[in-house]
Parts: sequence; C-alpha cells; structure tokens
Amino acid sequence: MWKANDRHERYLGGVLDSHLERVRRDTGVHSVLSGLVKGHTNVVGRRRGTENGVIDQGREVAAIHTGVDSPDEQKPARSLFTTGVQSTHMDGPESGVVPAVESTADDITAMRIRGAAAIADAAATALATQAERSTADSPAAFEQELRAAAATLYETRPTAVSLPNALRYVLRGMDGDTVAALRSSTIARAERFKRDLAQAQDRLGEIGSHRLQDGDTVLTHCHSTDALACVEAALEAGKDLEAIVKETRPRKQGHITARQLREWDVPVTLIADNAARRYLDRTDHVLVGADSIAADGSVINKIGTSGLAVNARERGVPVMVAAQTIKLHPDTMTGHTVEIEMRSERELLSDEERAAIISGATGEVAETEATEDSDQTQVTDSGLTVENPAFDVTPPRYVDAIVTERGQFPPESIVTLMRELFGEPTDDPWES
Ligand code: RI2
Repeated sequence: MWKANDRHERYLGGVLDSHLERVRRDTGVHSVLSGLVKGHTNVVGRRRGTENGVIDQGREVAAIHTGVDSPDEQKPARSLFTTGVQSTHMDGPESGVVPAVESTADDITAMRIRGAAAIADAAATALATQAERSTADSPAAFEQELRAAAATLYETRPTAVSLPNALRYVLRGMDGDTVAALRSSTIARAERFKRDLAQAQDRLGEIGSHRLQDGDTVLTHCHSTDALACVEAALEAGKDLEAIVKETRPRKQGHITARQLREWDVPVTLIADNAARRYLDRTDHVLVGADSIAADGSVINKIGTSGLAVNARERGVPVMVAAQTIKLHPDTMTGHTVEIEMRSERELLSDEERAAIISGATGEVAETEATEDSDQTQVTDSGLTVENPAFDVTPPRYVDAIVTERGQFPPESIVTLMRELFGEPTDDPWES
C-alpha cells in the first residue's frame, strides 16, 4: 500500500533513513517519498525548480532495494507522479492542476517564496487560484483537482508545518453540491485564511513587543516575519532597539533581516554566524522565528538556532521564539517527528570549489560526470560528502517563551494550546 508521505518513513524504521538521505544527497531531490509495493521498498522523488532554474518534474530518480526481499523480485521504482498510482499526486493537464499552482510550488521549492508564514499565504492563494480557474465539470472532479493541487504544494518542502496546516484549513472549507458552490466556498476560505494569518502576525507582534524594553538589543537568526513583527510593534510603541544580526549561512538570509531593520532605522551590527557567542554579552534577547513547533515545545527553525540557544542559555540571555499558531505541528502530538529538509550541496559548495578540494587531495584534475537529471556536470569523488540540512531542533529547555497570537507560553505548555486549536491528530485531505 502506498502511503506517500514522510510519516511513512517512520513505519519503515531506520531501514530507509540512510537510503533516503543518500538519495537526497546524490540527486539533490528536495522531496523524497517512500512507499512499499508488494514488499519492495522504492524511493521516488522529484526535483522541481532548482537554483539554476532546471525543472525536472515527476521523474523517477531512484530505486533502492532494502535487502528485505530477494533481489530478483525487485521491481523498478514507479514514480507517483508519472504512473498515477495515486492520482492526487499527478501533475500536468491530466490532473487539472493549473499552471499557477505549479509555478507557486516551484517558487516554494526554489525558495523564491520562503519563510513559513509566506509559504502558507502563497499556498492558500494557489488553492484559491486553482478553484477560480478549474474547468472541472462535476463536483467530484473539482474536489479531486483541489486535492491534486494541494498535493503538488505539499510536496515542495517538508519542514514548515504552516504549509500542510494551510492546505488542510482551505480544503476543509471546500463545501457545496455544485461546482459553483465548491468554487466560491474554497475561495472564501482561502481569503479568510490569508486575512487571519496577517491579523495573527500583527497580534503576535503586539504581544511579543512587551518583552522588549526601551534600549534593548536583540540578536536575530535568519529572517522571520513573526520575529520582526515583535520588533516593529516595539518601535511603534516608541521604544528604541538595536539589533545584532547573524548573517545565517548558507543562504545569508540575515541580510533580509538587516535590510528590513535598516528600513525601520534600527541600528544593525551584522556578524558572521561563528561570532554569535562573543556578541551575547551585548544582547538582551535572542529573537528567532520557527518553521514548526513540536508538542513537547521543541522549536524547529533555521539551522544554527539550536547552537545559538544553547550558548544563550549558558550566557543567561533569554531566547524568545515568535511563532503564530499555524507553526504548531499537530501530528507531533502522536509522536510524529518533523522531517528536516536536506538541501542541495551546491548551496554550500560550488562545482569549482568541489573540484579544487578533490584535485588538492589527489594532485590530479578531478573527474567530472554529467548527472542524469541536470545539465550541469558533477565533480565526482565518493569520499567527499557534503550535507546541507536547512533546519535544526532546539529542545524546550533552551527556550524561554514561545510568543503566539494567543499569548506567550513556556514551551512545555504549548501542547495545551495545540490540543485546543487542532483537537486530536489530523488527516491529510489531499491523500484521499
Ligand atoms: P516566518 C524560515 O525558513 C526561517 O527558518 C524562519 O525562522 C522561519 O521560516 C519562519 O519565518 P526558510 O523558509 O514565518 O527561510 O516568521 O527556510 O516569516
């Protein structure tokens, strides 16, 4: 039975983990799905828009045999996207998914749209566009198209739970007996979601601003609109703040934060990530956002957050996490773990740099090999592995407060809010 989501990896225990990591690493595929077909473990995935704009959708990328059954029984991996094993995962005209949805999905994958709140907003907009432009001739076909669109968006990036939370919210509002009724209810629901999202951030900002005193210095990591909402509200309340901004490798998203803060006339000191501990002595609050919050209060945020939080605790600097409730990960209430996205090694190491390392070690010119799914050449050396996790997990004991639009919470008590808002564990409507 196919169960094409990251949760399935858990059922397979550790067996698949190393395979999945290797496939992600070797292929650069962002979203690797796993499934069991007649006892065979196949790994399929796809690469959407990549950094250099190559689009390679729905291609089978790997077939991995786990050794749990005999090799001669092994069947080739079948792509969910090309075989229609599950039609909700099909792309292209046959699924009815409109090009605007595909384009949003590509933008999310390539991080042209990024940040958990912005991703949720874009996903809701894309579902509204799907509803608006659908040419489905029956209610069932319309619903199927919406689910396919949601699946397309869901597959883009695995860590920020704001994405599936947004998709669930909009799909649950799809209601009616005719295509016209379904269309208008879906569009209305998406609009409501977007409105609530913006209001929640404003409210969160107001609440979070009370932690910031006139003259305080905040130290930031990456770029979080929720975190900056707290700063903006404090400034609006007449407080003067300063900021120490970590550049946040590998994508230097701290630059976006620095730009925004300078627009607000906040004095900014930009530092290399490695310098953070030294600057904690000058810091009143570490202020970060979140991509997901787990039921135990763990904070999943841009890679480097956990080290910063540990150092802050050691220096006695409070760590404040600004996260709308859309960042609460309801599945973690039943033990689901949050998948950490592994991104392309080229964000860390260019082909030229890779070649230099390899030729430095061997004294020879490195070999290059054209990869199947890219028009670039890959410099090969099986002894050199580059890993690029996008996020890490900060345990609750290093976090002082999670600020949401519903108030501030010690991380350990966030599960109460999670239960209240999401009830018991959620389904994935795009899977049905
Ligand atoms: P807002 C970002 O992830 C950062 O990790 C940031 O802290 C988080 O999303 C939340 O952003 P990425 O998309 O929702 O840059 O607060 O990988 O804007």
